[in-house]
Amino acid sequence: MSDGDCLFCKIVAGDISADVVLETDSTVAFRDVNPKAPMHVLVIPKRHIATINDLSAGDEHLIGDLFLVAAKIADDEGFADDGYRVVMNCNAAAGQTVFHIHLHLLGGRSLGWPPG
Ligand code: DGP
Repeated sequence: MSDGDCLFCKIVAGDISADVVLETDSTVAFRDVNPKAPMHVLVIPKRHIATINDLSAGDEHLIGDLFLVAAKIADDEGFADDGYRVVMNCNAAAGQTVFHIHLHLLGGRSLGWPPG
């Protein structure tokens, strides 16, 4: 299911171009247009889900897929041993600006904690 007004659904459909790193049956991973680290990839489900709050029972496998894809990309790009971060923002207070869930995968620099 997709949302015709959703930017990331348009990337999934190929209507908006993106620098795709990896695609699976259920996910697409592409480089963030405004990277916050040397590696900044967004891993998204192909199916439109607006926020973490919209997940349902039955989505466990899909969410696991996002993490498996992130770990594979981190390994492929050489960041698995040094370390990297995955984070998903939910709604305005956390800074979510695109309402199609996406796992940020960040690596290649030292990442502070806690995040701002
Ligand atoms: P968030 O703030 O968690 O909703 O992150 C949204 C991210 O999406 C943000 O880091 C910038 C990125 N982004 C927004 N528009 C585009 C786009 O058209 N292409 C790509 N590749 N990334 C985008």
